[in-house]
Amino acid sequence: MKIDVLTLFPAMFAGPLDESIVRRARDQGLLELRVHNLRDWTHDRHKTVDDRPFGGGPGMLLKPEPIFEAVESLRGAETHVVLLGPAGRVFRQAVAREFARRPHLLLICGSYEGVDERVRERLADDEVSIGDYVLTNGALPAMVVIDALTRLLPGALGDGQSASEESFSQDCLEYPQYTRPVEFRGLRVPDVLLSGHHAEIARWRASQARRRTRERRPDLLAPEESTPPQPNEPTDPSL
Ligand code: JCQ
Repeated sequence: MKIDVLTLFPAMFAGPLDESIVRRARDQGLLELRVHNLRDWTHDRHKTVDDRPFGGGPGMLLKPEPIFEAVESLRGAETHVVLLGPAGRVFRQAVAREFARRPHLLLICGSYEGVDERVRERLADDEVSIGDYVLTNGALPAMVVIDALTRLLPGALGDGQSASEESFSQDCLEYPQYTRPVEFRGLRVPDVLLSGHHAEIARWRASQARRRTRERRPDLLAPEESTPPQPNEPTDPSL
């Protein structure tokens, strides 16, 4: 798949996306990532991307013209244009799976106090938040989205096992895991894991995962009672 990113801080993207599984997915051609500086679509000497809000108030807004020009030059017939910001639908594993199936994403990183509303109205197909906190700009959220969906691309994980075994792990937290040594600083690996009884091990793991989820994240077991309704994904007959 192809991902274009529109940001005021392209240098932030060097590092996190050059390591590990994302690096390998890029090298294998599974992910074609292009990071663009929004200032490349300005025309004035000072490369102005922001302006003061009509009606007054604190802070600055990203002005519409550079964003419209950038998106219009980067998008194609199959592009899903996504604005990253705190007002979006919450980014969950289901959204990562949906994004991983798209041929082309264009991620717009907001900054300052936000973006001119006409970007939302006419340009963005979708708006996504990575959680209820405020960041200085949308670069970290864009990298979170890219990381989460890259590991879902067919072939990205190498072994092909981990991504399917975890269709379970968004309904439930993971069970406790141990590696060698059997005893470390007086702490022993549970006997059941050393027993070689595979059915018993599977039962133990399932029960541990349920207990841990009930104790730490009961909202995952009864989402209708604790999770606010989320806006639906934009309807797209191609998916
Ligand atoms: C994303 N959770 C928090 C900050 C405005 C679109 O406009 C804005 C974007 C940002 C950056 O994103 C976040 C964020 N998910 O702060 C302000």
